Amino acid sequence: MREDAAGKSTAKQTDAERYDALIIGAGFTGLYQLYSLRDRLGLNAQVLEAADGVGGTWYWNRYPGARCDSESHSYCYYFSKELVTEWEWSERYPGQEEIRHYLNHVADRFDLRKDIRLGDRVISARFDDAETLWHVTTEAGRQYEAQFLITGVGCLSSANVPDIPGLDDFKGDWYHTGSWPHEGVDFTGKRVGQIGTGSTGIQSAPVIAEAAKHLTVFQRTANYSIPARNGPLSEDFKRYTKEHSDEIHETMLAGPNGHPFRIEDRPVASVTPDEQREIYEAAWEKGGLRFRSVFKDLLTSKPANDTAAAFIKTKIRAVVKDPETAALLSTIDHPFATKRPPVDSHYFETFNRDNVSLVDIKTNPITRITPTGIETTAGHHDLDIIVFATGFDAISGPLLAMDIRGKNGVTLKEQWAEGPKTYLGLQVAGFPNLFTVTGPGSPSVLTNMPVAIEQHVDWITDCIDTLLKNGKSRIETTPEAAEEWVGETTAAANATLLPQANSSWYLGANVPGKPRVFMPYAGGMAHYRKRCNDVAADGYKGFVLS
Ligand code: N01
Repeated sequence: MREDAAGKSTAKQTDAERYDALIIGAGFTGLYQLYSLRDRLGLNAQVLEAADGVGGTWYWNRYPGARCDSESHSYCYYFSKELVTEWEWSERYPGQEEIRHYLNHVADRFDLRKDIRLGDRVISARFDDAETLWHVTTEAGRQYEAQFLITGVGCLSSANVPDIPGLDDFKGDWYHTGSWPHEGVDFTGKRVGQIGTGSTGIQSAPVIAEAAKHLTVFQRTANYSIPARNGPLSEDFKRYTKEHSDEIHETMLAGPNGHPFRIEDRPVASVTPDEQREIYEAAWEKGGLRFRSVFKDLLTSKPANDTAAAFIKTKIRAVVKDPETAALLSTIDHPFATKRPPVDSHYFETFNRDNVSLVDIKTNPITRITPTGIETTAGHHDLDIIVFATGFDAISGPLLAMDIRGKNGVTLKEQWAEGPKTYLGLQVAGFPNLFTVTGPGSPSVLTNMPVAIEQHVDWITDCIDTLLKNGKSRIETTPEAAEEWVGETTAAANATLLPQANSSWYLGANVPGKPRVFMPYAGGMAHYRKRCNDVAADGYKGFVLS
């Protein structure tokens, strides 16, 4: 354990386990943060994880069809060349089980498990100003202390189960996709109702439909989706990604979203309508999130966006045979990609099956759940199983789920009563030595997550190293820096069409009572990385080191 600035241990004799740093969560963030603090800085670091295994999001989200929308050769760590070279992905998009295997491999490969405590859910963290120490308590009643506290709790880990009257009386089984039973769910012969048509629902519906007797999809907001075109990776492609890993990584770092493709430097209006259609057609065939990258102004110009939206709506209507269902699926109330754009494997085709029906709960809302199914204002649907693909209390939710108290006992809930306020998404004023990896105000969910995570972990690791090497014990942002950054985050969002999606979880609009604030930083990952580096180079401008 490192000693404090004065070279003495200031620990009081308590029952608490004492560390230099505590890390909450053993997903992509926790594993890399542990490796960085322990193996690079030589600190005594400990990960506390609620689940019984590593993997974070990929531990919990075991719903049918769970798969990442980022391409596998980019949805991984790049901090270790050996790791990039030795791991082999099997499909264009990695499935949940494969990602979980990957993260378990990382835990073993870097000998991380010995410093990860599983099944130990953090419920509270309190900062002791006099001692510059975080006191952390877990559900099991264990006490920990550490100079630094780093949250790696993910942006999409607090399940949002809507408060629909009658759920307790439902005689069948119900599940939220974000905490799916490990043994799976047998849908054979069952009448299944799925609420939600976001990325998750769009992935799960086709798979559930194959097994269930009948699937009823309850749709509140129709969604765009691009075919994923998933499939096994060829040996040539696998070799290519290993041999060109540096170039691929450079591309990921250079772009606004951390994906392994460039955004074309042409506006929609620079080509004729016929050329636009050809370009969209080719992108549709290629599939995936790359669709967004064919023009540079799809997220900044409404007329440009309208061309992509019209193309996708036409595609939906061409796929779905029943005109009423096609109309419901293609009447979309927001510009393309202003909600996180899903990619799918035969989602729209699923509605051509005899055992699948679509229910419009925007026009006829759900009134209650009955012992035997779901009632809407238009009638009752008999069900054996309800699947809630209803998303998450995103970004700020997992942080607020813990009782975090900073200086003078101020809670994070109080501090964020009007919405989250951070400096660079990394720190909250009044909460010294607390770092929030991919917290609100950082690019996080607008990027390919491992890229955002590696950047934050590297920055935090360098910051702690600098602090300790300079004999300092704490770093804390100022309320002024946080206010300014909130302004910049809002301005960055307003420079795009993103705030035009009223029901987006980016805005917190999916959770009743949550302040409507656009949470992720939309100014682009590459720009953001430069900002963070400049701040560090400028003596950690906006932070106070003491
Ligand atoms: O959640 P969502 P998700 N009554 O919030 C509906 C990531 N992800 O789990 O739009 C009725 O997007 C809601 O309707 P509306 C990805 O970032 C990643 O699908 O609010 N319906 C919507 O249709 C994604 O964006 C991968 O009107 C209700 C749906 O439920 C994020 O996770 C794969 C309702 C929720 O959609 C979240 O996606 C999958 C209610 N009370 C997901 N409440 C990867 O590839 C909500 N809905 C990594």
